[in-house]
Formats: sequence, structure tokens, C-alpha cells
Amino acid sequence: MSAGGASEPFDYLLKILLVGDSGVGKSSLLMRFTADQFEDSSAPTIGVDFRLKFVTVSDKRLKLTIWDTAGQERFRTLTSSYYRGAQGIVFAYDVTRRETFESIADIWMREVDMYSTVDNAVKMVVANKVDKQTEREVSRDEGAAFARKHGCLFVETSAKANVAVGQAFEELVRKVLEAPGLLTPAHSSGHAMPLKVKREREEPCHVCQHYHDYEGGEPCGVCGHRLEPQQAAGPQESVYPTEVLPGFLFLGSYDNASRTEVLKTLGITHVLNTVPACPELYKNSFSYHTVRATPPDYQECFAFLDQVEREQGKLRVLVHCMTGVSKSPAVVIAYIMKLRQWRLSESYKWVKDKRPTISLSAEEAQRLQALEVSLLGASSTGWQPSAGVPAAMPIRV
Ligand SMILES: Nc1nc2c(ncn2[C@@H]2O[C@H](COP(=O)(O)OP(=O)(O)OP(=O)(O)O)[C@@H](O)[C@H]2O)c(=O)[nH]1
Ligand SMILES: [Mg+2]
Repeated sequence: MSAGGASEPFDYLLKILLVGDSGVGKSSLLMRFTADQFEDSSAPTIGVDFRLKFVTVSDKRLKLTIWDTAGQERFRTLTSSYYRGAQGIVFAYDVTRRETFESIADIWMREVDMYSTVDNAVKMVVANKVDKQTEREVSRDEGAAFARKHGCLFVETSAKANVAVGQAFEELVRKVLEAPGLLTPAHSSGHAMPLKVKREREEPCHVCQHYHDYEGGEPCGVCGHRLEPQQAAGPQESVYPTEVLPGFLFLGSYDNASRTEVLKTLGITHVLNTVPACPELYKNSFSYHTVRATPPDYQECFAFLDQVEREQGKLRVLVHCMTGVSKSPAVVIAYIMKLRQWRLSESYKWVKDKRPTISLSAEEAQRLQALEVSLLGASSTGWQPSAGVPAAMPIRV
């Protein structure tokens, strides 16, 4: 199996799902496979994450979307949507914890039976952590017999020692390619080929190009992305963050930050979370910084943003708070002031033009004005530290 560049054309799009108890190593297997990396202390997955990988198997160019789900019950949401349309399913257990092996039949196979929408999806049992031989509680023979009994492929792996990880995914993909009816014939466009024939009123998903009734609000069967129903009143919220400085700085809400597939499509690599209480959702996929205090300390934020700015062209950052209306725009406005040496009024207008919904709180407006004085000298809004918030600064009270 050979891997290719992120933008190369492909013949088929495949959805693969990883399930299994918490701590068995699902995220580690995915990291090993997609990035050839391993972390000794990887954090539990929250909700669902996914990674893309382009590979060539049996002379077919494939774009794999591999979904990594949380094993911990309390982090599991959207269950049915991530099972939908999966053509390959990996049941992972930890050979040193027998209970994780037993959960496969007791929990994970039942879930798949309940939610999977692809009848003949290819299933594989993966026995991970074989580097810990002395602590083994489930033998290879027992694992293999279990897999055979349930009509699954079987591979023993170690994400840590890089044992058979690529081989496991390769075997799974090969079987998906061989299985009748799991892939539709090539689309006449001859480029990125959808998994099913386009029906009337269907549009390619903006994220993964799979055809579905996108405009009608139907979730994509491959990546789960959906267009949010329009609000009857008020401005329409976009699922996309706002690109404030092209190819570098994005501004958004927590809702934007929770859409890993959208962030990846935009090429975002870093996330600055300006609310200490908001969890870091996809630690394996993005480099995070969560501010220590409310309101956020500008210098702390600048240090993180400067790291990304130094690698402009390669790295992109999303700055978000809960609503994307006050805290995170204030950080973005502050950073633009510092970066471009713009007055506060110019920096504010730049951001407001791009994201009209921003509305700074009185406190953020005041902090920005103090920053302007310290960065650039006298204030463009005529503000003095003793004078409170001037009328010239549009704010939310
Ligand atoms: N020794 C050893 N440790 C591993 C291996 N794979 C993963 N680990 C470790 O096991 C722990 C859990 O790994 P994760 O990949 O986070 O587990 P997970 O299945 O994604 O867990 P959840 O996200 O909570 O469902 C981490 O400390 C990993 O470093 C392996 O092959 N060998
Ligand atoms: Mg995980």
C-alpha cells in the first residue's frame, strides 16, 4: 500500500470505523497508520474524530476516511451518524485486558448490528498491544477463533512497536474492494467518484464529495456533515469559521470548533480556545492552547498565535469561544493590531466586515482600547484609561 499527497484524485472513497473499549489503543492505531507517530500518554477521545489518508491498494486510488470513536460512554454522542455508511469496521481490544475482549461481543458487535447501514460491511477484530507479551490475558488462538466465529478478519498489532498496523488496514481495505456492491462503478466525471449514483436534488457533500440531499439538510452518509437548518429569524449561522487573515487566521464559535471534518478541509492545524471551560475536542488532530483565565490574557494568546504565524503557509489556526461573538473576536482584533500595527478602529472594521455577527462586550472593548494605547500610543477612539468605554466603539451591553 502506498500513500499519496492530500489533494490527489482518487477512485473510491471508503469509510472505516474504529470501535472498542476506552484505552485499547484505537486513536494510537490511527495515529500510527496516518502519521507514523505514537504517544505514550494519548488522551481519551471525546465524541468522534476522523482522519483522512490516501492510499493505493490493488491499483486503486483510495481516499480513506477513518473514524475514531470514544470508547468512554460519557463521551459518546451521535452514535448512529458515525456508523452510517461505514464499509469497514475495526473492533479493537487490548490483549492485556480480557474485559476489553469480552466487550466486543457484549457491546460493540451489538451496536454495529443496531446502527450499521451497510449489510455486508467488512469487519476486522484487532488485538492490540502485543508488545506487552508478559501481561497478555488473551491468546492469539482465542482471539483468532473468536474472529472466525463472527465472520471477521483478525490481526494482532502493536501501535507502540509498529507491528502489523499498516497490514491490518491494508487487509481491511482489500476486502472492501473485493466485496460485491460495497463500491459503485466509476462516476463519469472520472475524478473523485461518489459511492452511489447521483439522485435528483442531490449535491456532493462540501466536505467529502459524497452525493446526498445536501441542500435539503440530509446528513452525509460518509462523513456525517450536514447543512444546518436555517433559522427562521436572525442571521444564518455558518458551519464554517470565518477566514479573517487568508490562509492563516480563522475565527469561530464552539460549534465551528466541534466540526473536525470542516476544520480539516480548511487545513486548520491549531486551535486557540479562549474559554477555559470548553473542552479540547480532538487532541489527536490539532495542536491546542486553552487560555488559563477569563478574560483571556492577550500576551498568552499572542505567544500561541505567533508560533503559527511563523510557519504561515504551512499552519492555520482557529480562534474560538462559545459564540464567536465577543471573546474570540477580541483576541483576533488584538492580534491583528499587534501583527499589522493597525489602529483598533481599522482592525475592528476588518474583522466586523468579515464576520458581521461580532458584538464586543463592554469589558472586551475596554481591554482592546487599553491594548491599543500600550501597543501604538494614543487611542484612535479617543479613549483614555480613566474614561470608560467611548461611544465610538460599538459594543454589546
Ligand atoms: N504498550 C502499548 N501501549 C499502547 C498501544 N496502543 C496504545 N497504547 C497506549 O494505551 C493508551 C490508550 O490509547 P488510546 O489510543 O488513547 O486508546 P483509545 O482506544 O483511543 O481510547 P478512547 O479514546 O478512550 O476510546 C495510551 O496510553 C497509549 O499510549 C500499544 O500497542 N502498546
Ligand atoms: Mg481514542
